[in-house]
Amino acid sequence: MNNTTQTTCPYCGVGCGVLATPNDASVAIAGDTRHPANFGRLCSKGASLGQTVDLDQRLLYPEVHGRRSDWDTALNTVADGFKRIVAEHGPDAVAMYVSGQLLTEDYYCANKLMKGYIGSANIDTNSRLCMSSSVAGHKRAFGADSVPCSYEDLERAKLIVLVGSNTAWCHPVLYQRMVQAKQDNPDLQIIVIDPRKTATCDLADLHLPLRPGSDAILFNGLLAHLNRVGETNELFVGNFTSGHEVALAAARDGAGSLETVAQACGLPPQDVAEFYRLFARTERVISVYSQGINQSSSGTDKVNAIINCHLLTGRIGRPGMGPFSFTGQPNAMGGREVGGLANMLAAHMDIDNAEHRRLVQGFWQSPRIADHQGLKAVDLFNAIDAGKVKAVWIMATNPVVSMPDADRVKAALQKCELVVVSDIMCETDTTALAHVLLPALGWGEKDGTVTNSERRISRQRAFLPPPGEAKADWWMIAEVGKRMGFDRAFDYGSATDIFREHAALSGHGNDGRRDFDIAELSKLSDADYESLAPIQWPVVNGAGKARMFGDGRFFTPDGRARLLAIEPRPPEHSPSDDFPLSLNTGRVRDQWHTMTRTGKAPRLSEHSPEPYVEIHPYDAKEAAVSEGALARVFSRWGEVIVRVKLSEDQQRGSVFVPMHWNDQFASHARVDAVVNPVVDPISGQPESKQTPVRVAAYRPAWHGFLLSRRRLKMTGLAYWSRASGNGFYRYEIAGEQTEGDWPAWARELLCDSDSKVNWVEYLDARAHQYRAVRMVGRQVESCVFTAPGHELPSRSWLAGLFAKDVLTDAEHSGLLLGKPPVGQEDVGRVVCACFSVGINSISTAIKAQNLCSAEEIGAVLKAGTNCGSCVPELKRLLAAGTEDAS
Ligand SMILES: Nc1nc2c(c(=O)[nH]1)N[C@H]1C(S)=C(S)[C@@H](COP(=O)(O)OP(=O)(O)OC[C@H]3O[C@@H](n4cnc5c(=O)[nH]c(N)nc54)[C@H](O)[C@@H]3O)O[C@H]1N2
Ligand SMILES: Nc1nc2c(c(=O)[nH]1)N[C@H]1C(S)=C(S)[C@@H](COP(=O)(O)OP(=O)(O)OC[C@H]3O[C@@H](n4cnc5c(=O)[nH]c(N)nc54)[C@H](O)[C@@H]3O)O[C@H]1N2
Ligand code: SF4
Ligand SMILES: [Mo]
Repeated sequence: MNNTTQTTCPYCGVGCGVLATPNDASVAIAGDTRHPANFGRLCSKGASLGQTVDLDQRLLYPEVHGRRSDWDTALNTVADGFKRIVAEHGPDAVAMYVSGQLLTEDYYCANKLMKGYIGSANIDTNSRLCMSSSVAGHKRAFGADSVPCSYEDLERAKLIVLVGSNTAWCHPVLYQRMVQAKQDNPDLQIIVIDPRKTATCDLADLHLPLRPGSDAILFNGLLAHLNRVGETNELFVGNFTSGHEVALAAARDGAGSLETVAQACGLPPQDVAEFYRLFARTERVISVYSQGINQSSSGTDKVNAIINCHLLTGRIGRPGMGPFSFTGQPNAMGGREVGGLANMLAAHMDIDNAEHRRLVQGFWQSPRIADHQGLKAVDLFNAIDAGKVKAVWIMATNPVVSMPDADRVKAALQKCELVVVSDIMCETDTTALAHVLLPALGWGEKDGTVTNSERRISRQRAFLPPPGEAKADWWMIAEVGKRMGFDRAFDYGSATDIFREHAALSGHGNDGRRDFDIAELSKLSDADYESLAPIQWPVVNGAGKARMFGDGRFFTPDGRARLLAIEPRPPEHSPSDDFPLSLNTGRVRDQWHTMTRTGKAPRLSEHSPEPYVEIHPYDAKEAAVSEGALARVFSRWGEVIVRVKLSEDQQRGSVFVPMHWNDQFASHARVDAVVNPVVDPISGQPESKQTPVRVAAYRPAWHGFLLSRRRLKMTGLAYWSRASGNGFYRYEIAGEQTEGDWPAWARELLCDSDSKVNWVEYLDARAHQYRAVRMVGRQVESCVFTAPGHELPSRSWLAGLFAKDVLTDAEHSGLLLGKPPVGQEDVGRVVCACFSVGINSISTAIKAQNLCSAEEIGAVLKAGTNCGSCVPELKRLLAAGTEDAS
């Protein structure tokens, strides 16, 4: 089709190529078969992009102090505010807090304005919460922040070790590539190291559910083992590395025997032995690591403990092997290229290096250059809290939700003199605190580049018109720069201009001394940039480079890779009598971070419609909470109220709460309010995976749910959470006291002042049960069901009625029962988001047709045949079916 645009997915760091075809009212989305990250595959989030590009809830105009404004006023307010505060208190009194979801061009401008023109390094990014331990680990080991591998190495490996990575849900297309690789090569072994049994374990030959935070002990033990069994690659170690003696000595001292390692990690010794044996005997091994490693108060050490094992064995720089940090955000890597972190300079140069500062300042011809590191995210918000930083510009991130000790972050912003927020949405927990709101172009409207986990630069291209007065992030930054008096430096006509400058800087004074070099791309014409095909950096002679370090040359002063002596440390705060459980946080399959976009898509809201805590049945018993009930999860720092899910996939002593929910989607589910603000001393990355907490029952007087075609304001409820459905919103609700007059209560909650509507109601005062359906003509407009306990009908059949313009008599008569009339099926909770296949349909088909595999389910119901994200769950349903039968 000729109106199809080749672009890149705006979600995870896999960086899949997407084909977008706008139609009248929607956008058709398909995977790009030519893109080397995905070869046409997409996951449920990518495939649902069309459901998230509408303008509902979009921020379309600038606002100043809560009122609609114009660009001139808004930009002047920002520029004047920043200028005044810099003049009165110096450059370190202002800050930017940016994001791995900015395009490289936006990011480059922000960094240039702060470090070269305002003259402060107080620009940090949400990548601090995400990749900074990997960055620091790479720099210590390789002398540069280089990811050595390519995705194709996953297909060429014989062993893949996934450490602290829930690949099936967080990098689903790479997971699909591994599934395929295992089918093509049954010898491929996969090991998952994660305290939880996750969907990723479905593919694992071995799962090590280690004690939270104990990874460094395990990898130190592996290092000592590799040496013991003669797997040290003497040639590689001798010629290309330094530090292996101290690293080995520390590993031997710290780790001890296999039994002591197993005990410290809470693992069966035979499983540790099997892991060590497989790693030792397999030359082509990839160790993938993600947030289970990075988000730790000793994350950098853990990264190096893993890299050590690859350096000792020389398993790096060749096909099918290497340490491989999967990046989270679409442009986490691009942000690192432009020096988005407070301790870096542009083009992989260092702020602490005087020569680098001279190079960058010379290239920019800037009046100044920041000469000391800026504040890292947690310190930055502390400084705002303390009144030292008086103005902050937040771009493409939602820190009131995603920062640890989030209530403190919220309080800090409430006190801050000038809070500027650029976002695409009008109502987020962070936009609520802005003095100036700047409407940004979103995915599909903006133009630029992103770099994925394998260092591949891809274009994001616009295929939709700019909505309202929204503008590109780079444009806002450049305009503020100009208004602060830096006209020449920010006189860009397009994203292309910025990209060429960024590319040129990467080659400036480089001569092979720095890993990041795309200088050749500085010669791209506008047309070349427009048609730029995905390419991996560094770019040499027109070609990208798949693998780093194949020549054994590293970017340290002596050119040798460094092995580091690692002394494992436990998480900063351990569970205690008051807070006996360790809180783990992370992602669910179909939501993206703070849900501002994925929360809109009905298809993505069905898999996990409510915030929850997953807890082992044993701990649930101790805490006196039961399946489906509500619970409080609280720490020294704060509290959430979420639904209880019992699961033996959790190890005892550990609970999991997703990071996504926030005040826009639930009453009390911002889990970062509970998370401790402890950071890694080297990287500054917070320990988002281990906070001591207590779980306790929360017993409201009644429970209920509400389905409504309109989005409603939830006031006066003890608990609520909202999910998007097809043509309706679903609210789970609870109240602390039984209402005296339920009908009046319902009319207030549903904002009913309309006399033409028809209420169908049922009240059992003695049983405290109330059910009401608000009808407009023969169409359901909303309904609310309450009961003292959980004896409420299934939501799925009622939800299905919202797709109907006219109810049949039979459906009408089923309304207050909330049950389908005889002969109609209730499909149940949706498992396959792509084809909306419900759990009841799947279970029925498994039983009725004796289905034995996910493929057979796919053949009958289509479930699992598109993105494959639900295949692990289909397998669990199959297994549960067999248990039932036995
Ligand atoms: N669906 C979805 N996908 C996403 C995102 C999203 O929001 N939603 N976000 C993207 C981003 S920005 C990122 S950074 C990535 C994150 O991708 P991942 O890092 O894979 O995701 P997480 O769920 O944060 O955590 C990974 C796993 O670490 C485990 N873990 C916790 N503690 C430990 C420990 O002590 N040791 C070990 N070995 N493991 C531990 C958790 O149980 C969890 O299963 O996902 C990206 N992809
Ligand atoms: N407890 C806990 N906390 C965590 C984590 C965890 O595992 N556990 N993970 C951490 C990690 S790895 C990450 S990456 C962070 C993510 O956390 P955040 O970055 O805070 O989350 P997002 O929801 O992605 O925020 C992006 C914001 O940018 C807006 N936006 C989207 N597109 C654009 C655009 O083009 N321009 C502009 N200006 N705005 C745009 C969105 O509407 C949204 O408000 O969370 C971190 N916090
Ligand atoms: S794996 Fe999914 S979310 Fe990640 S880039 Fe690909 S389609 Fe987007
Ligand atoms: Mo992330």
